[in-house]
Amino acid sequence: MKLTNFLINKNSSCVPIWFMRQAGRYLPEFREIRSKNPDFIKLCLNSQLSAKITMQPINRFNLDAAIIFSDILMTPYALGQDVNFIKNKGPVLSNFNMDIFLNNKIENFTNKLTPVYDAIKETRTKLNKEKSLISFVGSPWTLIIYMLKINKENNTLDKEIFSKKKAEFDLIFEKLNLFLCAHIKNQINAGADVVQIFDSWAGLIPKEYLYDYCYKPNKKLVDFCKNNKVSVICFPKGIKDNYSHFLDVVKPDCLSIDYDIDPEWARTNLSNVCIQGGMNPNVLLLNEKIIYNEAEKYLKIFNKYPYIFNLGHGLLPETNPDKLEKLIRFVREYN
Ligand code: 1CP
Repeated sequence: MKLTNFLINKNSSCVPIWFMRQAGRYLPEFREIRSKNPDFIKLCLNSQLSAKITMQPINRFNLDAAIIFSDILMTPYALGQDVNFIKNKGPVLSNFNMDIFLNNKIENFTNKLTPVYDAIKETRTKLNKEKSLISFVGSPWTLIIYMLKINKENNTLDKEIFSKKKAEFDLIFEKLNLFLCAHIKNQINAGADVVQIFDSWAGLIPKEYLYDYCYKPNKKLVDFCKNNKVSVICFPKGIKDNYSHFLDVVKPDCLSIDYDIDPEWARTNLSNVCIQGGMNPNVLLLNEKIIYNEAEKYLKIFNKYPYIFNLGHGLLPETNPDKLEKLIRFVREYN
């Protein structure tokens, strides 16, 4: 069933299922392609391979939605920063240069990301019409964390960064919003029918700054998606009970909850919105009985509520694909 029908009608008679990071390192067929393609950015810019990787979890598990194989860091890449993925270390970006950043033009940005849009077109030809194709962007805050190499080790940031860097942040946020809207629009034009906005590092923002650096920039992107008649899912990871303020201000079609959110609390406090996810990805590393118990907890709590089954963050590389398959069967049989 298409996620779009579900999100628009707030249907609660069935539970669609897909996973964040469903195309990734836990799949041997992905690791095989990856081992022959050491440059991750180049792999994301290889439309044929990107479409092939996007389809791998669909072919294996017949999930309800595909998410295009790309990365949130394709945005800083297309805005002129070098992006390297170092094994066991994660992404490393070259130093941010404000002049280069401010001189970027939409046309050049779009040209650089054309292979991503071609991958979406290619995937659309392979994907059953009944399934959704999810495109995505990183939120401005989450991108700035990588672009300016802000230390994300501390749980909450030194608040001085917000007063010291306010003018710089405001300038970057405004310009990023324009490019993210262009990236969203191009992905929709290529055939994506749902957008997910990843604010993976929203949890680092102190409460008094959440409006300016989380809610407001997410709302701009959500309004842009709504104006373009495409459903939008938000994932403001780590903001705890501020999820309810987020919903009041941003009003996305669907809210993806992280594993710190109590699902009972979510059902009571997040109303008139579809809920997605929640289950801790670490649970998939435990035994089957625990996995089913945990999945059942979410299915029971969100019974007769518009709910998309997913996790509270991405699948871990150590996940056993056979266990994932059993979980999918469990959720489908429960339906
Ligand atoms: O080494 C490898 O093989 C690369 C691993 C990998 C993969 C498979 C990275 C590096 N990115 C991806 C793909 C990816 N990234 C997708 C593809 C579609 C799918 O979900 O199947 C998506 C949606 C993302 C989004 C993404 N990239 C986010 C937001 C979601 C999240 O996980 O919080 C973030 C923060 C990134 C940055 C990134 N890219 C890769 C890594 C290891 C990271 C995280 C680094 C960090 O923790 O700071």
